[in-house]
Amino acid sequence: MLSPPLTLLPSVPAVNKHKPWIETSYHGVITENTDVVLLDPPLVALDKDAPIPYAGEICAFNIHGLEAPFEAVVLNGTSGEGQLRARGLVDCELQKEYTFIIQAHDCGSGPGGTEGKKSHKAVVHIQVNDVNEFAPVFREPQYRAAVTEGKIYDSILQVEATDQDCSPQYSQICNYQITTTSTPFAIDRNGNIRNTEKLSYDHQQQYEILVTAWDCGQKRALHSVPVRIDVKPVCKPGWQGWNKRVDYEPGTGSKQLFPKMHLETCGGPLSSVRTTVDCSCCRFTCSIASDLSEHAASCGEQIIYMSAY
Ligand SMILES: [Ca+2]
Ligand SMILES: [Ca+2]
Ligand SMILES: [Ca+2]
Repeated sequence: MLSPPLTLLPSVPAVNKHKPWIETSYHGVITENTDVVLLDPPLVALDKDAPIPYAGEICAFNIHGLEAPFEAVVLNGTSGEGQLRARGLVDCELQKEYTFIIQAHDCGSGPGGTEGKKSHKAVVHIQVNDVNEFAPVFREPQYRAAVTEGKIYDSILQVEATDQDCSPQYSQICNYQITTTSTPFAIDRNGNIRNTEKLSYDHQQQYEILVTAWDCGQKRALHSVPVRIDVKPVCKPGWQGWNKRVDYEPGTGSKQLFPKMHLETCGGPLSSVRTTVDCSCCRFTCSIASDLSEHAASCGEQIIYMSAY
């Protein structure tokens, strides 16, 4: 028996009456270097033509905004569920926020998507969360300062580290620390270094300490910075730059005793200096009354010269 011939039903044009519906705005959060955006509310498009195939199904979410490195994919065309993803790596240090437009498309009246309808345009605002990728780095490769002995300073110098992360939590410096042990110095949260006791030039003329820094996410600087502190002696008026012993051979004429000698006045008024030279070799003690320019003294038969520069 012959089966009845297959007859094609006259194609009833499917009707796409309704355009899809989505929320008017979405807020998204993405952690930098990942690709999944957490959207609030979730991305779902509804179409009142459901459950009619095509007309009631969601075929695409389109993003308007050429610079936005995001794409929206349809996870389930029937339910209208979608997901927003980054097209490439999102870097918080380059851009912290994105705003663009999203629109849902249904599948039209049949295969091929003709007579498709679009939802209204919704605004998507995305915030990029920071990851603590960068460690603090000191602005200078080394620091140097000088102090005068015998004084306590509130701040001898200030060191400063910076951090390239994009959020305050991961980029601000929360702590500095001197890593060198047993030093007479301390550092505060702002990088100010002070001395904790009076320093003595005779005891130590120079200190070298190492300082490190932490960001507020507890990431430590990769490299500590050296800080050199010179101790300067308190200025004492008098002759400077002379040697304690000068050998002189009798009969060799005059000899300049202290060619590098100079008079330290410490910036104060000083009209004359009483200088005593003990010529122990020749068992003479001679005194010099200085007029601050040319100095000559008679030591027995020898004449010695001193000059103030
Ligand atoms: Ca529709
Ligand atoms: Ca950091
Ligand atoms: Ca970061």
